[in-house]
Parts: sequence; C-alpha cells; structure tokens
Amino acid sequence: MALPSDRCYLGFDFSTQQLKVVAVDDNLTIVHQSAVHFDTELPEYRTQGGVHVHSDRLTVTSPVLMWVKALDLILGKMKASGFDFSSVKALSGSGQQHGSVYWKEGSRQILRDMSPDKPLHELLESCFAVTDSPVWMDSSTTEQCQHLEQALGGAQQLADITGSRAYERFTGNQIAKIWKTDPGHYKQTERISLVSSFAASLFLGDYAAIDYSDGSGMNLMDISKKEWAQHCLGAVAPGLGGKLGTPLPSVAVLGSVSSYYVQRYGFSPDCKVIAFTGDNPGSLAGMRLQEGDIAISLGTSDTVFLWIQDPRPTVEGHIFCNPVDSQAYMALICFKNGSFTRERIREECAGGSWEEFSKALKATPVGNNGNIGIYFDVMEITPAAVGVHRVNGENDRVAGFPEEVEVRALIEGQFLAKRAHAEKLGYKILQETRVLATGGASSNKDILQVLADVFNAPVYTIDTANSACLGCAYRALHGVTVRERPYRIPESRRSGIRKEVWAMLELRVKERVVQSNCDSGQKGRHQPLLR
Ligand code: XUL
Repeated sequence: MALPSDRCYLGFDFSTQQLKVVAVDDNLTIVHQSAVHFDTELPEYRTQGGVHVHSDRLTVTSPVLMWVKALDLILGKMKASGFDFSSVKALSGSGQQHGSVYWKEGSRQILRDMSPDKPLHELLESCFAVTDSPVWMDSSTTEQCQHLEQALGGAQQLADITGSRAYERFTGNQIAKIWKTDPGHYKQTERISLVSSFAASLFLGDYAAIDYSDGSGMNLMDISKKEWAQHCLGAVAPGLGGKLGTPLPSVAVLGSVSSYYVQRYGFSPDCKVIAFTGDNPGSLAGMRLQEGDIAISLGTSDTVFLWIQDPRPTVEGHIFCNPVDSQAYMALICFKNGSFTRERIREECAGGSWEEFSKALKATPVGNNGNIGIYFDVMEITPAAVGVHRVNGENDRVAGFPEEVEVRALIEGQFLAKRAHAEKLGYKILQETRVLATGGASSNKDILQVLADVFNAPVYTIDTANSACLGCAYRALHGVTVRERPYRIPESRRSGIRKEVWAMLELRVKERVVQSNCDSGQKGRHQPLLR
C-alpha cells in the first residue's frame, strides 16, 4: 500500500567524477535526481575524470573547492527546477572512500557563521590547509604503508585491528605522507575529514563525525572497538587523534541542517543530517543487502560485497564496519581480472559470441569433470598473482583445455575464487542467502546459473546505477524512522530495532528485485559444486 508522500529524503554521492543527488518519498519512489559533472560543468578546475594525475603518475588529487562549488551548483539546479526543499525530512550521503580534506585552523567558526547571501565556495575559500585533496586513486604512499605495517608488527596484525593491511590509498598512509612532505600545512590543520564527513560538515555547518563504516577505510580505526587505534595514530603523525574527532555509528543523526540552507534554499529547520559514509558502504545500503547476502558486481573488474557477522580479516580484501547495523560488518573484495578476461576467452573459444559462450556453458556439466582453471591475465589484486594455470580431472597441470571446457573452467574458476575468498573473511552461506548480481556480465543467464551453482543459492539481478546515493536516501529515511520510534531502550536493543526497520524498507522494495534463473525458496535444487 502506498504511503502519503508529501515528505522526501535526499541522498548525495560525492563520487570521483560527479556529484549526484536523488530524492525518494516514503514509498522509496525516486521523485527527483540531479547531477553535476566536474570536468564539464566546472571546467575552471581543469580535472580529467574529476582528478589531477601528477607528473609522478602515482599522486592523484582533486581540488577540494571544486566539490564545494559542485554543491552550490546542484542545489541551484534543484531550486531552478522547482524542487520543494521544505519537504525534505532528512538527508544523508556518501563520498568516494579514502579521500581526505584538511580544514585550516578557524574553519569551524567560518562553517558555523555561513551567511546565506553568498555561495559556499566563496564563504569557504580560505578554509583548507591542503587545497588538493588526495583521493582513492593515489598510490604514492608505499613507503608509508611499509612503515605502518612494520610499526604494527606486520600486515596481518594491522588487518586484525583495522580490517585491512596497509593500502596506498587508505587515509592514514595519505596523512603520513602529508605530515612528512608538508608538515607546515599538517600543523595548520584543525580537522581532517573524509570526503564523506567533509560533505556532511557542509550541510551541518560544523565538523561532522567520521562514521564507523567509512572510518574503516583509513588503516587507523580499531574495527571491533570502534575507536581510533592509538598505535596506528602514533605511527602516522603527531597529534592526529585531536584532528580526527570521535567516530560515530553510520546511522547517527548528526543534527539539523545549518540555518544557511533554511534561509538560502527553504529547507525546514528540522531537516536532519544523518552521518555520511563511503560510496561502497552506501551501495551496500542501496542494494539492500542483509545478513547472509552476497552482492557481486561483474564489470571491468569484479567486486564482491558481503554482509558479515563475525569477520576474520586477512591480507586480501577489506573488512569495514556495516553502515546499516553497527554491530555487523561488511567486506569488500576486488578482483582485477573480470570482464576483459571473460572477453578474451569468448574471442578465443567462442568465436567472439556470447551466444556460443552460453552454449559452451550449457554443454558442459557442473564441476567441469574436475577441470579447473585460474586465469589472471594481468596482476590480480586478490591474490597478488599473475598467469594462467590449468589442472585436469586427474590433478595434472595441462597447457590447454578443449574450447567448451575452457569456457566453463574460466567462469567456475572466477566464482570459486569469490566464494573461497569470501569464506576466508568469515562469510557463511545461510539457508536464506541470496546472491545479488550486477554489472555487464549479469545479463547472461548461463553465467548466472554457474554463480547459483557455485554458491548453491538463488541469484537475483539488480540495477545498481546510482546505488550509493539511493542507499543514502534510504539511510536518511532509516535514520529518522528509527529515531521517531517511541522507544526508551538500552543501546544493546537498538541495533535489533534498526535491523527491524531496515527489514521493513527491504520488504517494501523487494518486488523490484528481478529473480534470475533459479527460484528463491528452492534451495537445494542446484547441485552444490562444493561439498
Ligand atoms: C574502495 C575504493 C573505491 C572508491 C571509489 O576501497 O577505493 O571503490 O571508494 O570511489
């Protein structure tokens, strides 16, 4: 039954190439969307793909004021289109993960005093100690990564605490580089935000807390205690704890929008700002993942998202705190050899045709008579290895397979790797497990059938276009709905209530999930490949 829809919830996504917004009503129907493309609509910043790649090819930054000006532009576009800001009950958002913003001393006061007759980029022009923010594409901090792992006693030890071994793009290593190469600006910095908490600060008119989920992508947070790991802070830069503020749950209601937005755009003074988070956690919410689910994006590179209850961090893959339920976790695993490898095998073994590729999958049995292949055309991320390896049913290494066998060996091999790495991180297939597939290859039912067989679970296809900002619009609704529920109960029960409300949201949108080749509720119909 449709609910009255005079209220709406905004989700923003400050991604690498553009700023996007969606508005959903109480029925989760999208009622507005807008975007600002950085390269074309803010050409004065001369970015390519939203970033500047420096001459060393390793350093990648974005001008922080470009993001501020993009917010001026998008709100201006919404106003010009007649969008009714007074109907916005709550807003939230996401940012590209790992990127960092360095607020100069005195900026908190400037944020608090923003005058509604000026655009944000004029008001905040002098607020940033570092004007070019390092972003997730930066890979210039290998030295800092080595130092951090050594200081913590090794890569696994760092992963045990923070959920990931040291990665160049992770914020702690970026901060360590700034402290080393630009100590003057580090000292001038009053607050360090992630792109997500920086964006939330713009709406709040004050420094917004880093949320647990995006905070897990810094190599700085103890993901089980949900506080900064003092050993990590000490290894990165002096006085860092004071510059980061206290992290908060991703479901936290941070406060109401600054009077700047009330006066300039007509927002209600009661419009709540829910903590912003990273784009991948935002997508997990947008895909409405629940405990036991696994989402697999089959694109240029393949990405796996998991909802995990009891994580076991390893040196491959990332564990983040869960953005929907603060007691749970999510895992993110990236595989570099995705669609390019599938396309190569299609060219070599299926005459360049997806139809022939499908025929090969149909013509070969589940388990491929024991023939297994590993196809890492380029250096893989998970694990760091390269090369093509084939083993036949007799456990002998072989140089090649017949074409049909090769096609199945590739697809089974790719999906087996996803299951094996997910299980290594603590993922368990449950009775109610659903596999949600997205990305280019998810349109091929025969590939999805292999996925269903490998995971012994039904596969659904979902459209993840805009999933990060949509997920944050859902999180905004979730945040205020949980808040409105008349409860005075201890924190220990609250997570359960949050889950309950989230499940209600999920039920209301379930019919939009297209069921794929195998039926929900018929587990066991598929022959398990792994026993
Ligand atoms: C995740 C990562 C990217 C960015 C993209 O660890 O680095 O997915 O979040 O915006």
